[in-house]
Parts: sequence; C-alpha cells; structure tokens
Amino acid sequence: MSEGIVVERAGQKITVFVPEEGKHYRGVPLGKVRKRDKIFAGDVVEGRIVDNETFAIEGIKDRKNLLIRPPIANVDKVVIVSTIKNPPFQNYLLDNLLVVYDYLGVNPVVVFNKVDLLNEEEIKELDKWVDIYRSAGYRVIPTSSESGEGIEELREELKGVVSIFAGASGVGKSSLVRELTGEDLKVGEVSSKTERGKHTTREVRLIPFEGGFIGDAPGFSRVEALNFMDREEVRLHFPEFLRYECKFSDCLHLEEEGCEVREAVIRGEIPCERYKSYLKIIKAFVPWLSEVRNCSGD
Ligand SMILES: Nc1nc2c(ncn2[C@@H]2O[C@H](COP(=O)(O)OP(=O)(O)O)[C@@H](O)[C@H]2O)c(=O)[nH]1
Ligand SMILES: [Mg+2]
Ligand SMILES: [Zn+2]
Repeated sequence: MSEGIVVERAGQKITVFVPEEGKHYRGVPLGKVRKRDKIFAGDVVEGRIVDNETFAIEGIKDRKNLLIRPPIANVDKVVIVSTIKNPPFQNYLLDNLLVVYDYLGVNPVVVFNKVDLLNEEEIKELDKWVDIYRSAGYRVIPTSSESGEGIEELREELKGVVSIFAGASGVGKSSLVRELTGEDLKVGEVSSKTERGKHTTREVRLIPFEGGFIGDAPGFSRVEALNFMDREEVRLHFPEFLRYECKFSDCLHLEEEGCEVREAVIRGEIPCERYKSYLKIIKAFVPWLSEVRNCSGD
C-alpha cells in the first residue's frame, strides 16, 4: 500500500501525488471507493501504484475537514487577507471570517496587505488593529506584495501545510499567491458550455509550496456567521472571550448577571471593536455599552 494526496480534481480527472516516489499519477478509484465516496482535492488516499501513470485508489483517509469553497479537504490554514486602505478595513468582515473558519476547523493567519500604501497616520491605524488581533491570540502579518514586506514571514507560516487564501475582492490575494508561488489563483468556479447547455464544474488544484500546498481557488470573500451556526455558538469562536469564566456557562455576554466578559470590556481588556463585532454578528444590542469609555456609538 502507498499513500498519496489528491492534488487535482477536475471532473473525472483525479491527480495523486505520492511523496514517497516524488511523482504524480492518474488516480483511479476502485470499486467500493467509487460508489461510496466522493473524492476531493486534499484527500489523503491509500492504494497501489499500478504502473508509471496509474494509482489505484483503494481508500480515503478520514478527513480533518472539508471546505466547500473551494472544495478542498484537510485544509490546515486560511490566510485571511485585509487592507487598511484600498479597500478600507472593515473589521466586521474579518471577524465574521475568523468565526466561520474557526468553526470549520481551519487555523487562520491574519494578513494586512498593501502596507506600502500607508502614511504615518494610517500606520498608526494598522498598528492598532495588529495589536487588537495579536492580543486576541491570532497570528498577524503585515505584508506588501509590492515591497515584499512580510512575505518571508508568510512563507514560513505556510511551510508544510495545506492552505487557502480568503478575503474581500481587491485586497491582494492573487498578488500574494503569485508572489509566493509564481502561479495564479482561479476565480472559484469555472463554467463551461456543454451540449446540454451551461453547466458548472468545480475544479481545484493544489499548488505545491514549500513542502505543503496552496489551493488555487480563493475561499470566502465575506460570510455571515449565523448562516453557519446558531447564535449561541458564536461566542465560542472569539478566543479572547474564552479566557473569562462567567457565572452561567451558557452566558451570551450581553446583560447576564455575573458576566465576566462584560466586566473585561468595561475594564478595556477586551477591545470594544471586537465586542461590537460580536454584537453585530449575533444581532444583539446592550444598553450598558454606551457607558463604556471610548466604546459608544458606531
Ligand atoms: N500598492 C499595492 N498594491 C497591491 C498590493 N497587492 C495587490 N495590489 C494591487 O491591488 C489590486 C488587487 O489585487 P489582487 O491580487 O487582484 O486582489 P484579489 O482580488 O484579492 O485577488 C491589483 O491592482 C494589485 O496590483 C500591495 O501589496 N500593494
Ligand atoms: Mg484574485
Ligand atoms: Zn458572559
């Protein structure tokens, strides 16, 4: 038995890379596998090397996760790209993405790209946000695909893992992937005409990178966490909230008695920007917030 990773899935075409041999093969799913399971890029497969070109797939290893956009299994990291300027930063979008990818079991790397564009004032703004996300426990890297700043750091972060890039349109996802790998990101789904009319195929490839892979299609550009999970679950995906133990274990951190998260917001330990994002995500309002210093209004 050999083990390989599916690095390309396009229609019926499956390409398997076998690290042991350092070679690519055409993957042919055998009997049981073909009927029972769908196979995705990122799948770790077991089977036999039949000849120089063919790998007979006999089994698929249990998946750590399976993303739908792009359709890739076993994604270790998502690089969530934002900018302070061009386009302007919207922390609510980033916070939603952080919640959703955490829920999906993918480790985020927070990237602020296009730092070459920032003047002194805007660099202060950048520093403020970098500080907020680092304090929350995230890995944060300011980058520029123009000047090269942060690119080596990002490269280190992606060594040996399967990763994808996500974030709003225009923030520089394609530019960063091109800078790192020399290859281009596809735009999600590829549509093609057939005799039956228009239909869409979802094809995806993993670009080999530093002992790991980068998905060649972008992840979500924006999401609403409540489309993925219950309102009660969102609080579990704000890592800085988990440091506090409230009186009630099901506390939503709104107006409950003995809420330690509220106390932490009032003391300024939890940044009010993050807490306000939380409220907006779960569509809640709390009257006490207007009393908190530097935290009122919107
Ligand atoms: N100044 C500057 N421009 C950048 C940077 N990265 C990307 N861009 C530009 O921003 C625009 C959008 O980049 P693109 O990679 O297509 O963004 P995507 O939509 O996220 O894939 C393009 O015109 C890029 O040349 C950067 O670090 N600095
Ligand atoms: Mg792009
Ligand atoms: Zn609470």
